Amino acid sequence: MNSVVISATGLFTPSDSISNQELVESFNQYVENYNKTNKEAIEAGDKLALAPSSVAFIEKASGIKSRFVLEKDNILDAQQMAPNFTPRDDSEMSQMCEMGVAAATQALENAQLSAEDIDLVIVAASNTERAYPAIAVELQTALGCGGYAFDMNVACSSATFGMKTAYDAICAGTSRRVLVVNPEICSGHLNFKDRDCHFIFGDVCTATIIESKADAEARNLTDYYQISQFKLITQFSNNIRNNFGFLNREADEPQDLLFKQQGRKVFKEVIPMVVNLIQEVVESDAKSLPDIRTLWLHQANINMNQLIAKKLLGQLPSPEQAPIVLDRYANTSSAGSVIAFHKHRDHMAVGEYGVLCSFGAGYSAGAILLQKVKGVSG
Ligand code: CO8
Repeated sequence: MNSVVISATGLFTPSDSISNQELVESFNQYVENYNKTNKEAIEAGDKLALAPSSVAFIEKASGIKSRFVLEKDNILDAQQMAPNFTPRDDSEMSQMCEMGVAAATQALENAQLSAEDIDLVIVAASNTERAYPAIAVELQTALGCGGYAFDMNVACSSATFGMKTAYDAICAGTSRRVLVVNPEICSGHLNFKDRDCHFIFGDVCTATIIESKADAEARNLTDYYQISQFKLITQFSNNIRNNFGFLNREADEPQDLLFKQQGRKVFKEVIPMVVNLIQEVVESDAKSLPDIRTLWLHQANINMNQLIAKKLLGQLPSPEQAPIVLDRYANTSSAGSVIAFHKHRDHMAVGEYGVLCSFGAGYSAGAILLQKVKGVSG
């Protein structure tokens, strides 16, 4: 089997950020307006009054303090409560492609490669802004990559499943170098009028370059990671859903079709699935959990990540053992674990192991055992 590495990553972060305080203020303004407008119906028992949100709840229940978004003003406008993306002409670059170009350009620079060196582009994300043509094909052309390109969606696990697809293409010899890009515009799929989830998501884009170790070795990279093992799992669940799509385009309340979840059930059911998966990926390489320096986990909920790490490591993790980015980025779906890996890996010494792990809707989960093979020791 070929030795395959992640040779570089890239990150695009939108310039707009929304604090919990700002989000809660606008939500509570919306609630006040709604309850005033519907006063009579509420008093007659025909409608339920809406309850306000709270910063304290959000931080305690999730660990999220702020989120980056592509368009802030309309999300915070109590009359709108949704981002307003100016429609783009077919001749203009799509939003997802634009984010992809930014993240991919940084990854290519970090990998000391140019776009022509890439012969497969995978756009892996939990939502795409259109059905076709594939965003990946647009991105391939915008960057100037060769080969072929396609989109794929495994919700929050899109990035790890995309990396596995890249790994397989390299092992099979169908591709030499693969760019996996995760443009997540979660604000477009979030119902900001829903108290249970209005605080959960943010927008971002990550990019990863995957190639053979021999190819990466030929360049003077400071840091790259060998993919030692992969484990993927899926198990059908209705507990995280987004029903928005072309079969319900005439819906009266399209916002009601957007993201919804049974958060408690997800919390309880996904944790054991992830703990088993990480144990399996580590043991399949004849390693044990004390050999693992860092867990770059999906970023949905800080309590969930701490519990997963505690079950695996026997104690609450240090920030190096399980880095958290959701405090500033919120849940960015498939990009979350990649942001954690992108920002928090300098402490790793050559030879040390870490696990990058995604989990979420489907259910789906993906775990990759990575070994640092070159770079400045931490
Ligand atoms: N403010 C104040 N109170 C609130 C609020 C709020 N905003 N929301 C709920 N409450 C109240 C509830 O009404 C409830 O009150 P009561 O006890 O009186 O009934 C109380 O607070 C507790 O509510 P919950 O039980 O819902 O609260 P939890 O402690 O379970 O926390 C979480 C909710 C944070 C959602 C938590 O359950 C969680 O994070 N679970 C894990 C979820 C998870 O990991 N999901 C995976 C995410 S899916 C994904 O990552 C990608 C999906 C695809 C991307 C889609 C793009 C949009």
